[in-house]
Amino acid sequence: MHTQVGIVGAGPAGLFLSHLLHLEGIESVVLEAHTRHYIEHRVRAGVLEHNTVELMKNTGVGDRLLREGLAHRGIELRFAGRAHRIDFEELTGRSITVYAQQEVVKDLVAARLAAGGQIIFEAEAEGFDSIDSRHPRIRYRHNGEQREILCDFIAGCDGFHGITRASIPASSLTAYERTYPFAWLGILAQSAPASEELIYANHDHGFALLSMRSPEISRLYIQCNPDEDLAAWPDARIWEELHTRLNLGAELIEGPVLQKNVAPMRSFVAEPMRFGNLFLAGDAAHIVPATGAKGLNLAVADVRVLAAGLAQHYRHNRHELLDLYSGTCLGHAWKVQRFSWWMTSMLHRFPGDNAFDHRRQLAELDYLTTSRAAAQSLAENYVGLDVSMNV
Ligand code: FAS
Ligand code: PHB
Repeated sequence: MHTQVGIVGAGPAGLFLSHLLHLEGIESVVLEAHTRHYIEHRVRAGVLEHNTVELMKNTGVGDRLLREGLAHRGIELRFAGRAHRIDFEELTGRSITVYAQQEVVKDLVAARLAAGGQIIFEAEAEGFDSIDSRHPRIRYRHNGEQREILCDFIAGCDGFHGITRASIPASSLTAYERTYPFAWLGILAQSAPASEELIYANHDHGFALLSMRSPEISRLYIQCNPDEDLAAWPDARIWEELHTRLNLGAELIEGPVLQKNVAPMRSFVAEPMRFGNLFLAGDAAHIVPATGAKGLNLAVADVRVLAAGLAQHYRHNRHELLDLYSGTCLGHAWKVQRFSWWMTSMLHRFPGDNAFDHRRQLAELDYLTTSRAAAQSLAENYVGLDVSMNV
């Protein structure tokens, strides 16, 4: 099979890239190891930055988002028995939208298939040939058969555990990593959210987050140990901890827990994000701790830059944007890494941290809630920084 851009992975990065390339008249094939049902029901992120929402609206895949997404103009911070709202709209003129990642995936799959796009499900990429040449190949397995795609470019959108990053010679790649001494125990619950906006809490027992998916479905997280055993967390114990850490009293309504998982907290960046005609995007190149709600948005920011570069290549046979892809995306990714690390450091209890560390955290939160400049910095990072395409 031959195509212009071979895309490995049908997560937000791969699907959005295929969609943007389609709008530029560029052909692509998306290979996805899992079934359509699996990727359309996988619970992950829930917050869309201003720019992600604008991109979905402006590229014709935003109708359901506008109908069903929950626009939020701020968040609340809770610490030391106090609650304080950060007003994004007032501080930046921008807002965020709560709309589940699997809904974004559903909308993009539907749009691609409706436009005659090629997404091959249950097709696992197994290896690549001549990725540093002008005609790389993807070897993949589908229906028990070994198959190949010959393409001009490969987009590695296969997530952190994918094979594209691993196919780049170690001598050509530098990895920067920081793991955190805690994880998030997350639940999806059939209960009306206790708040209109997200609540981030710093508590002696550890971090907690109140988020939602709809007026009927809450998404809640508590800080736990990286190797936490879910069996030790019956629903009643989770609700008890949420009551303690969020301190919302009767407003926090309990309900049946629909889904429960423990997600690790990690910061990771691979440099460069390009090797020959293989381009890494999204979690394949970088991972951020979820405290800044950036994972999905960073993936979309990457493929927006990549699509512009590929469009310049096919339309004008020029390569400036592609040559700047890695630098442009890494510049943005590191700013997002900084913000996500900062939110994580300010809101979690670190094992072994002493009373000084905790008082310093509280002073940071106190400064945030008494300085307009500090609150504005949080707000502009949370609603999303613009990517500078510095050509
Ligand atoms: P994805 O990982 O989304 O997509 C990669 C795709 O590639 C997958 O569908 C995979 O099946 C496919 N693939 C892998 N190897 C393949 C191969 N060899 N051949 C073919 N296909 C292959 N972010 C938040 O902001 N908030 C959250 O609450 C949050 N929760 C998360 C929970 C979990 C468990 C994880 C892993 C991430 C979470 N994130 C969260 C971050 C998340 O949103 C990611 O940043 C986002 O999914 C990144 O999108 P992609 O880069 O497209 O990668
Ligand atoms: C979520 O809704 O899943 C969510 C929201 C904010 C975060 C992380 C996750 O920081």
